[in-house]
Amino acid sequence: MKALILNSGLGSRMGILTSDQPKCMTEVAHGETILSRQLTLISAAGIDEAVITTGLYDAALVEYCASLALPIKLTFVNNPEYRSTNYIYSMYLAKAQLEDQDVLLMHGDLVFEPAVLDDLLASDESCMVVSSTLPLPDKDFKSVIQDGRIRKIGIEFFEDAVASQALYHLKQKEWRIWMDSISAFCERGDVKCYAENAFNAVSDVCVLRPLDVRDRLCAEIDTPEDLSIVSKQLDGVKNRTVYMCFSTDMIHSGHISIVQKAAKLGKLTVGVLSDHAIMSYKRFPLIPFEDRRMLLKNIAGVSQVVEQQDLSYRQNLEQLRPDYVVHGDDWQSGFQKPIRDEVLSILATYGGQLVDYPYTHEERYIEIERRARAELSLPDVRRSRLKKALAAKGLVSVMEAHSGLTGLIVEDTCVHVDGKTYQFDGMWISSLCDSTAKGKPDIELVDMTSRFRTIDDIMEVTTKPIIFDGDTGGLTEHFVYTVKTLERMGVSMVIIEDKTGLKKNSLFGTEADQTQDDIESFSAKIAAGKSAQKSKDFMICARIESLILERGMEDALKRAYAFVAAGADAIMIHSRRKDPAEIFEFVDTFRARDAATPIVVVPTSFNAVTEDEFKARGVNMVIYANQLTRAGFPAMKHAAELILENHRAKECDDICMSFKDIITLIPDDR
Ligand code: SPV
Ligand code: MG
Repeated sequence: MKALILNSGLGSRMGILTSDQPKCMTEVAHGETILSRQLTLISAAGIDEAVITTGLYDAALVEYCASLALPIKLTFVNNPEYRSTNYIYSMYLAKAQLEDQDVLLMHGDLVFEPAVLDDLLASDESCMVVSSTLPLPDKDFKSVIQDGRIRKIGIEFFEDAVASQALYHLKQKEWRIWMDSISAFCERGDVKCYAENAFNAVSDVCVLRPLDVRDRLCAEIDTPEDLSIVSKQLDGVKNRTVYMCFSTDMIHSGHISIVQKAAKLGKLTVGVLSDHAIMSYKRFPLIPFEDRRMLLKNIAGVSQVVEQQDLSYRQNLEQLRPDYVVHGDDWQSGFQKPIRDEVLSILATYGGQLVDYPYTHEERYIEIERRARAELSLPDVRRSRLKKALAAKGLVSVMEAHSGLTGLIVEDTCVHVDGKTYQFDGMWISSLCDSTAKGKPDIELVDMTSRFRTIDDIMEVTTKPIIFDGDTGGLTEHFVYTVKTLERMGVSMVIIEDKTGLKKNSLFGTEADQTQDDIESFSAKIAAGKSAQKSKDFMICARIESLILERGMEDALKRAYAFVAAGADAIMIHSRRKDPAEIFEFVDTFRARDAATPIVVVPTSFNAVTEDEFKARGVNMVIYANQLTRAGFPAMKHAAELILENHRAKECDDICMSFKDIITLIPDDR
């Protein structure tokens, strides 16, 4: 593609500004003339050849262009009849230089912003810049549009017309048709009219689309008054600010191209979504926040990078008040729509604008995401993520899973509430639910080999960190092997409880005979586990049963301090009271002495406390230990009863998911 810039005119309406140089050499901003700006933008857009028509100031123009030393090859075509002809004749003279290619055609007095040129060049069809928002000018060009095509261009048309500018992207075919018409005009002596008259004569076969740039800057300079208005507008363009947020941890060429487009709109600030926000809506970020910040900072066109705490843009928009927010158009529907709506309402409060660029759903980007997920399921990567999630989020929320299917539910369930998204951070392989699924009591009857099989089933189809309910840990001599196996599998944490002998589920409390291990022997078990572990990120959590067995707060705290001293990476404090008071008292007292060791709670009984409240009190992990099993069992039982009562399955269908849904429940790539 070549550019054709028309500079043969005298520009006499500019007064003394054109007394010894052509209009295109007029300065529009400090150190920038109309022509130097055009050439710089053209060259930045990747066009490396331009034809410039000249008139009276031919020599001055050629010399000036050489002084600019731009990486663009220039050919000058002089129109010696510049006084008696219009630019239709200059174009005719330039014809030979522009055959068999696309042409970017512009008048030499046009000032436009980079985004206008970008959109023009991105068009697959021949097009001309128009503005549907500007008023129709009295004397300047207007285009008549019918059926999405430009039918006439001229200063005299007002009906069905929009303001337009002599800035065209012409594909070879349309260029040839128009040029043939220009040749016919010139060869019969019609040289004083506009080149657009020659277009109007062939507009039925020359398909030219309007490119609506609305109120983006694209203006011609005819008079000193125009110059002062356009210079001010240009100043505004240069000071414009743009904001976009990266809610991903993978930066690919699609993102770079949006950054480049956004940077053309103004000074670009990029928001980087915090680790915890990415975790809550997508998956664990493969590249941590600081690395993502550096990566984005180094992309050309990015002026500054700031953190965006949440998916909601509110905080950053209210602070930065950018002129533009840029995003892919994929957020016009789906869970991101409320976020977009909020952005629009904030922008409306101060007159900012939203620009949605077409989103690229390319297979190779989907493949990158697939590979990223696959990496998250590798044992080393999965194991280490619990510690990272604890550090990033302060409090993690964990749901029980006892099979591949329940694992998938924990992996994929995601809800969107008030513009925020929530999902679980990890899964709990509960001894109660694992045993129940096998129709067995929760008394360490299901052996470790079978428990590991459950972990395997879950691991095969998920990526989230796993916390294993290790019951009492068994004999110390056995526990050390359990630790090594769990680590090797990619489990992040094992929780063992300070009980000994026949273990019964804690929710029996004192109704069942249960023996609490003594501090020394349980501490020794923890210490043995810690020294058996090979990786640095595997965690052993000591679970304290003193409140369950009604041994008192003091005993619970004494044990907690002792188990931490023995090497426990976290403490789980359990209670079966509805009232959370004893849990809160434990957390308060423990935190006063130990600010760092993570505290885990299982709020099966004290279930009215929210995660936010737990977090505020210093809890770091909330485990929902049995809800999927408890929800699933009555639903299945009810279905069985309905069939027995009705001697057929019809009545049961209403409470079942559809057959189509069940056969498509498991995605192919699991
Ligand atoms: C489990 O889920 O198996 C537990 C927690 O150990 S609880 O049932 O509350 O004891
Ligand atoms: Mg258990």
